[in-house]
Amino acid sequence: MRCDRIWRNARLATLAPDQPGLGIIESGLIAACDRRILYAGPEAEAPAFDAPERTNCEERWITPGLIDCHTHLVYGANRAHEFELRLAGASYEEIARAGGGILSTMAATRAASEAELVESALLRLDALLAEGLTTIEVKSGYGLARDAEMRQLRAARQLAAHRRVEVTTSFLGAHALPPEAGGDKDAYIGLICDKMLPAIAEAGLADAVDAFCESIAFSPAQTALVFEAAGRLGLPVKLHADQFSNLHGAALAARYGALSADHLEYTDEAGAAAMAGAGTVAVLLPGAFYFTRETRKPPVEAFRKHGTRMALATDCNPGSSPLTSLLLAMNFGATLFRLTVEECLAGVTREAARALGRFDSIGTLQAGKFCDLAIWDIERPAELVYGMGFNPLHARVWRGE
Ligand code: DI6
Ligand code: FE
Repeated sequence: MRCDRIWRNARLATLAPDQPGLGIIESGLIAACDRRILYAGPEAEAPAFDAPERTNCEERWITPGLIDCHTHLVYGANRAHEFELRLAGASYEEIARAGGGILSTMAATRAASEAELVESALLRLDALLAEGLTTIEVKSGYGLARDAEMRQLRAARQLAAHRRVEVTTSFLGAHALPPEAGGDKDAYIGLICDKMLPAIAEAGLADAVDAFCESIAFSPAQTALVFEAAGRLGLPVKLHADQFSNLHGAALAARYGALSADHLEYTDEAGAAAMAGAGTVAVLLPGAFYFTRETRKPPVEAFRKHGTRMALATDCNPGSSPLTSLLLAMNFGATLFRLTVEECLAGVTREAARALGRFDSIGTLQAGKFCDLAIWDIERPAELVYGMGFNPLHARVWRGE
């Protein structure tokens, strides 16, 4: 059988949902044709492939390429100075209420050109790519006005022209209230629904719509208005939910059939159950938990009990999670939230794909999906979760190359 390339003599963690655990195949082979996986399975059962390129993996492990399903990768400047304030005792919420936080990044992002935003985001993207990332979600939310939000989303889309990676974008206009709104959150939400979102949808700049539902940000009722506007435009929704308090954001997200609800430290069991029922993925962000020195953990036991799917992501952002490592996110997930190795690996592959609504085409090693692979110099998959700062990536394959 003709194909473009094969990788043989490999150990596969396919993450196929119909297989137990990691879907391990010892002595595996992957064949790629036209950017997609033609075969992923035991070498002994593989058809005889006629491939111009053949790679002997020498028993290395292959996982699906890693997916970071929640980032704020594109922004101006950084917030190292606020980190110093926090070290001196200020809290994340205090800094935000005093006009720092998201609004200081908003000012720097508005002041940056699209090219500057691309350039600084590429540095962070490269750190993620070096660990086998093949798909990344990038949110807006630091422009907080139509043109600045559109520039941020265009910069995010531009990343895919500079690197071999898939970028999905989420419009997060409802991230914080910009100063020109004069304290009127309802009016700003109206602007999002009536002006910003339609223009962004029209320009094809957003694959999903996100909001920050929190006392320091927007109420459940305001969030619902954004979700309804997204629904009218046919865009799926996601939510920053229950990060610092329980506003029942998880249940709200489930009610709107959200792809995911993210953070979830303060989510209750009813919220976990509602998410499971709606197929809304719980995206856990242990980097933000760690960096803000949060002590309340997301209800992992309730997620397990109700069968809520769990993904893991970096939340890469300048304020609450300046993290550019999915490997470290997995280690944090295991150490801080007590996730298993299997949950961590599924969380940055299969479940992350679901959180982006992309499970049909990425996230597992299965025929028909895009051939996005990470090839690792490890003896066992647990090493990917166990290490802290060590990167065992041997090679990254995106769309078969
Ligand atoms: N929750 C977060 O952790 C980030 N955004 C959000 O809604 C923080 C963003 C920032 O501090 O810049
Ligand atoms: Fe976030």
